[in-house]
Amino acid sequence: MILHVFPPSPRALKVLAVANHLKLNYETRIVDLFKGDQLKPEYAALNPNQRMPVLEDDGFVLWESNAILFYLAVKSGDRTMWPADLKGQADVLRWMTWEAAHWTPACIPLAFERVVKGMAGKGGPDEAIVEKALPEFHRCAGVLNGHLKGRTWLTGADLTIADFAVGSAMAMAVPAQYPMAGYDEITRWYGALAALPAWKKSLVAPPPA
Ligand SMILES: N[C@@H](CCC(=O)N[C@@H](CS)C(=O)NCC(=O)O)C(=O)O
Repeated sequence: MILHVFPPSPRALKVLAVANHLKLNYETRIVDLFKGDQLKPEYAALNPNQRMPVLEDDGFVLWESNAILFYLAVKSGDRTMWPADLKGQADVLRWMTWEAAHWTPACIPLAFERVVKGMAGKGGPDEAIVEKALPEFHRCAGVLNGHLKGRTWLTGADLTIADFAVGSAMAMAVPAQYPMAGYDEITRWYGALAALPAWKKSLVAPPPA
């Protein structure tokens, strides 16, 4: 199995962390987004969106990070990371959809302006963009924080791929200075996720195969 990733990115982190948590064997290919690797014809042939990550498994090519998490979980045979029952599956899918549609888009302006721009040599943050993004950040953080009350993980007692999906955006919380005051449940939950050996391992860029 090959994972095409750019490890500083949260979307690479979630894919690597799930693969590592499930102890799957994989090789990595680094897609250096700052150098424009995603625009090269050979990469665009894998993902016409010219975005990272991409999974290749025995000729099967899959893009969209949350679809990759699903593939990894089912391939591993784990019955809690992707639950066995319909309601459990729908619950996980709900949070993964929410992550892609609401949570990550709410976090991206903060992460991009305060972290990614500097790493990419694109100058300093535009705080006006951050200010404009804050109401949506707080709306989403309020939803997540409220839901986590009384739950160990997002969907209850079991860690699932939804935790990895939603948690990935939190990797930028400190450097991007997310305003976390009052969101103690998110802080508690993300602390447990970030303490997983697989999460720690995935934060370190893997060497290219
Ligand atoms: N919905 C996609 C989003 C993928 C995406 O936007 N990836 C970003 C990095 S986090 C990317 O490759 N950007 C390259 C570019 O914009 O040129 C997924 O979850 O895989």
